[in-house]
Order: sequence, then C-alpha cells, then structure tokens
Amino acid sequence: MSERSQLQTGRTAAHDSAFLRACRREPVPHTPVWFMRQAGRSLPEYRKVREGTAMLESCMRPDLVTEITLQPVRRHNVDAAIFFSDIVVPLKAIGIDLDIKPGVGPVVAQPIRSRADLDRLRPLDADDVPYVTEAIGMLTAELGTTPLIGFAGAPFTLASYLVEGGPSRNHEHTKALMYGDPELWADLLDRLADITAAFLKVQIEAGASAVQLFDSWVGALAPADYRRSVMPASAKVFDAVAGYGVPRIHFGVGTGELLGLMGEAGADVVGVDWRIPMDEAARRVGPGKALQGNLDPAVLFAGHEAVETKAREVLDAAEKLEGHVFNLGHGVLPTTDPDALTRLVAYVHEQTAR
Ligand code: 1CP
Repeated sequence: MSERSQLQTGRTAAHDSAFLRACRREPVPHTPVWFMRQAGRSLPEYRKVREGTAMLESCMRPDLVTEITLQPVRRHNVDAAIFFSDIVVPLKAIGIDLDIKPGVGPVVAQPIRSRADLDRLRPLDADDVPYVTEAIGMLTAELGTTPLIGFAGAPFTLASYLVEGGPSRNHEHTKALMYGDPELWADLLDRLADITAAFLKVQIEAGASAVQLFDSWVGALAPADYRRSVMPASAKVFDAVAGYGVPRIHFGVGTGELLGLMGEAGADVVGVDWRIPMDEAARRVGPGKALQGNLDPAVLFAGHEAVETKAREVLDAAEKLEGHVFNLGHGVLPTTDPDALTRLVAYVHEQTAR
C-alpha cells in the first residue's frame, strides 16, 4: 500500500469513532473521553521509557513518541490518542534556542521583544519536523479505529513563552508588548499563526484525525483585548486548516468570558475549564459547536465516590449539548493515580451507553 493510501485508511478507520462523531455533533454510542496530558506525566511506564532522555529529544524520536502516545490508550481505554509532543517543538524546529527544563517548563535563551528579534521566527515546513510525520505514520497504523489528535500552541500562548523567556504568572512583558507596540505585536502573532498553521498541517497530512489549538494562558486577557489583539491570529490558524474537514478544538484555561469569541475564531469544538458549568458554557458559545470538558483535574485526588459524583454533575450539565467530549478542565496533574483515570473512563462510558 502506498504511504498516502495507508494514511487515508487510518483516517477512514477512525471516521465513525465516538470521539469524531461527538465533534461533528452526531449521535454517539457513548460519550467519548480523553484527557489533556494523558500521555506522560502520571504514568510509571512513561517515566520508565523516558529515563535518560530529555523531553525535547523524546519528541524527536518517533519510536518513543509512538510508545508514549499509545500508553494511555492501552491503559485507560480512552476514545482518542493525543500526539506526544510539546507546543514549543515547532519553535525549536525553526532554530529558536530553547529547552524544556524539568520542573520548570519551556525556557527561551533570548526572549523575543524587538522588531529585529522577529527575523528569528522563520516559516516552518514539513522538512523541519520529519520525526513528526514519521511518528504519526507509525501511530495511525497502530491505532486502528482510535483517532489521533494533533495539536499546537496558539499564537498568544507561544508568544507568552517567547516574550517572557519562560513560564510566567502575570505575562507582564507579553502584555507590555501587546498594549505598548500593537503593530509589532500583530506582526509577531501573525508569524506565529503561520508557524502554528504549518505545524498543524504537517500533522493532519500525516494522518491526525482532529487538531487542538492550546491557548492555555489566554484567559489572562479581557474579551475586548482578545478580540482586537489575539483573535485575528487564532482565526488565521483555524482558517488555514479548515479545508481538511478535520474537527478543530480550541482550548484555554480561565476563559469563561472568552468562550463565545474562541468559538467565533473558527473552532468546531470549544474546550471548557472547570470554572463554569457545561450548560452555561454552551449558552455562551451558542449553537453549531460541540463542547469539550470539564472535570476539575484535582477531583481525581478525592476518591472514586467523589469522582463519580463530580463526573455525574458534568454529564448532567452537558446533557442537552449538541456534542460533548468528556475531558478534564485542564491537564492531568503529575501525581494523579492512573487507576483513578481508568475508572473514570469506565464510569463515563457506562453512564452514557446508549
Ligand atoms: O520531562 C517531562 O516529562 C516534562 C513534562 C512535559 C510533558 C510530558 C512537558 C513540559 N510537555 C509535555 C508533553 C505535552 N505538552 C503534551 C503531551 C501530550 C498529552 O497531552 O498527553 C501536550 C499536549 C503539551 C502541550 C503543552 N505544553 C501546553 C498546553 C497544554 C496545557 O497544559 O495547558 C503547554 C502550556 C506546554 C508548555 C509546557 N511544556 C512542559 C511544561 C511543564 C509546560 C508548562 C509550563 C508552564 O507552566 O508554563
């Protein structure tokens, strides 16, 4: 079989999965479940295969990426796999000097703050990330009917790491640039939109069945600023991949006030954190979109009875949604008991079996 027809087979195999049906707002056999940050972090088998290999180096090894992506699928029976990578991988691939420091996160050697710095953000193409194409080819062959979600960081969240130089609580340098030099800011976000769109295209062309744009830190903005200074770049990313017909998920943390705009930016599915009930989120997003969410990841520390009670609350609030993908309101916390996740998947499947 040619490479191309093989990946077509991969995507066709997953086409009728509960996850993709929910994203398309079609009837489902059960509410699909997956977890942000399900790969890595809490799994002992992850820590074992990662021993002695730095985070970014693992992202460039197709054998490791394939194994780590499959681990939570095997263990938890989740309805989708998420590609093991990181939002800074495309930036590293175009030559930005950065590293992922254990216990810290992405750290950028020379922050981007001036017009001259923009030149370091050159366009990305598939040849910059051959290991992504290779890993996704291996994965779709292994996954069968389980869909693979590709992902990228959204322009604002990437800008935050690049401008601050690392993780930040208040995003002060980022906001200073956004408010203080709107023209440079717009050019920065536009470049990042092109890089992000190119990175998503590589993943879709290699066989990803859906994509998620992580704008993890955009909840730091007021709606008017989001609309003016961020939405055009995120919309450019969604437009660029619209033609593939794969569901586009848009997620951020603390984005209760932004949910409508995040849908408007071009998402098919809007991710919701735990601070707002799913029915209220649906009201804010409006018709024509599926929602994903939204159990507080900390609930998994409270014992199975509490997990069931809180998961039931999520399912009840999501009952009238046009499409619901069950997820946590943010990523799995590193010290989560993996068995709590496995039991949660079984509970949601059993409660929603039709
Ligand atoms: O050595 C390690 O194990 C480092 C921990 C780690 C892991 C497992 C990092 C560093 N990244 C990842 C993988 C990763 N990153 C995935 C894997 C697939 C999965 O979801 O299972 C994904 C989707 C990401 C995306 C990512 N990276 C986001 C968006 C999602 C989110 O949680 O909001 C963000 C903000 C990052 C940056 C990042 N990378 C790593 C860390 C610790 C951070 C956050 C640091 C910070 O607080 O700013």
